[in-house]
Order: sequence, then C-alpha cells, then structure tokens
Amino acid sequence: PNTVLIGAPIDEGQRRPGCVMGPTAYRVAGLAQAIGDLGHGVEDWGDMVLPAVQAVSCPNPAVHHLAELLAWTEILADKVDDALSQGGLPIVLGGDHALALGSVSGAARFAARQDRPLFLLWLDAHSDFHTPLTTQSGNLHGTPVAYIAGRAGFEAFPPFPKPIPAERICLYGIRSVDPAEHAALLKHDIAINDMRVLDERGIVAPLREFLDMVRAAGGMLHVSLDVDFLDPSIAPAVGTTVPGGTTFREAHLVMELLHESALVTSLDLVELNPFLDERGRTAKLMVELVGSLMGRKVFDRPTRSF
Ligand code: DIR
Ligand code: MN
Ligand code: MN
Ligand code: MN
Repeated sequence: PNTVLIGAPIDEGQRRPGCVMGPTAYRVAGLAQAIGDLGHGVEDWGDMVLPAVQAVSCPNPAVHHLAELLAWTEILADKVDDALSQGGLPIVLGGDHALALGSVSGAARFAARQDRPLFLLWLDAHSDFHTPLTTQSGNLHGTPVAYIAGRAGFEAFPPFPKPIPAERICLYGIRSVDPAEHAALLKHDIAINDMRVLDERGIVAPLREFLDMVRAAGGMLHVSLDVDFLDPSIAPAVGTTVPGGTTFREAHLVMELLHESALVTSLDLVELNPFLDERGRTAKLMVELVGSLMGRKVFDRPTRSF
C-alpha cells in the first residue's frame, strides 16, 4: 500500500507550545525519502488546518481547548478513514497525543465497515487513560486510550465508532500512571506491559504474543508511538520526559518485529516538540524508527549468524 503522510499540527492537547512544528520537523528530517528509499510509494497530504470552532464548556474546569480538540477529532477521523479507504497506510505526523482521539476513530470506523477487529498498540511512557472528567492537568493528550476503550466521560465528543474491547489493547513501555488512571485501569482488563514487565520478560515476548493474537483474529493494527516511549537520553524533544524508557536498540527491535508481522495498518507519531530538540536529533531518530517499521534491516533473515 502507498504510505500516506497526514500532518496534524496539534498543540492543544497539552500546555507546552512546540508540537505544532512536529510535521515540519519530520519532513525536514527526511521521512518521505526514508520510506521511499525502502521501495514504498509515498503520498504527502500536507498539514491539516483546524476549522473555526465555537466554545464548548466542560464540567471539569481544568480542561482546556476542548472545542479545538473536538474539531481536530472529527477532521482527523475523516482523513485517516479516507487514507485507509484508498488502500493507503496512514502515518499521522503529530502534534501531541490528543490527535489519537481522531486517528484511531478513523481507523475504527474503517475497520467496522470492513467487519475486521481493530487492535491498538500504545507505545508510551504514559497510559493516557484519563477522561475529561478525571484529568487533573486538564491536558486532553492524556485521554485517548479511555476514549478508544469506550469509557464514560466523553459526552462532548462524537461517540467512539466501535470501542475497542480491553483484550485488544496493549499498553507498552508504561512508567507513569496517575492515581485516577491507575484505579480505572485495574477495572478494565487492558494488557499493561509496564517497564517492570519488560525488564523481566524482555521486550520481544510480550509483543510477539500480542501480534499473534492480532494475526489469529485477522485484525487491523493501529500503532500509536509517543516520543516519550523512548528514553529521554536518546529522545529529549518531548514535553513530558520520564526516565527509564526504551533504548535505541529495544525501540528498533520493536519496529522490526512490527515490520515482520506485516500487521500494522495505521500509525501515529506523536509528542515530538522540535523546539526542545538538539539539532533535529529526536526527529531523525523517529524517522529511523519508521524506517525499521517499514522494512529497513541489515540482512533479510535467515542468515547464518554464528
Ligand atoms: C499526564 C501526562 N498523565 C496527564 N500524559 C502524557 O497530564 O494526564 N501522555 N504525557 O503521554
Ligand atoms: Mn489556543
Ligand atoms: Mn501519550
Ligand atoms: Mn507519553
């Protein structure tokens, strides 16, 4: 399938300006070229523009930019649905993680029409399981997983097309969970591969198990990659760094396994804040990771390796 780049310059899901420059940074870092060099077709659909919005009130006074995010959610859902409907592999260039409210809505709508189950792999330091009613920061980038899982509290939003059942969601790389999220996660049966699990089992086994499930179900797979999934020492350009993230090699291995699975049907790249970057270092790393996801490798296996 043709890769479709969709720029989503969303800054409204958190409070530190800069993610709005993310799509441009990915282009400057050579994303289209990197994908094209691997033999894939690439279409760049440019950056989306936020339509005019009307104020919306929220019972939680901490919540900000609700109206803007409602609008982003609708237009992004349409774009991702369009890209999938044209047989494309959408890659949404963020923008903060609030964009997943829309991108996963679009993927879910398409999957429902195809009558295929949609699975979600959330590569993130955070669980993003707040609702607009439980968030204390008021930052809606901390809410998409709850929306996608069909939690109550999103009455201002369009109903999520077909909430993804807990057993089809895999949180991966988690190491920062707020108390309200913690309580809610324990009530849902979502697979939580936090760093404790990955340290003990390694990063390959839990991911393989999840991918086997997707394959057995004939499912589609949306991958949402938050820059803070990576350790801040290799990926400093993100507003919410958390120590103890995945290493360069672990992250590439995750991407290689995803490529080999041939299961990924849509992808988000989120939370890159180029204003915090060191000469494009984080943007370039993200582009390299997409390269691994799209099939870059040293050798095609099997090779004799000893
Ligand atoms: C935090 C941060 N849990 C919040 N969330 C982030 O504000 O709700 N998600 N950074 O990736
Ligand atoms: Mn604003
Ligand atoms: Mn996130
Ligand atoms: Mn995060």
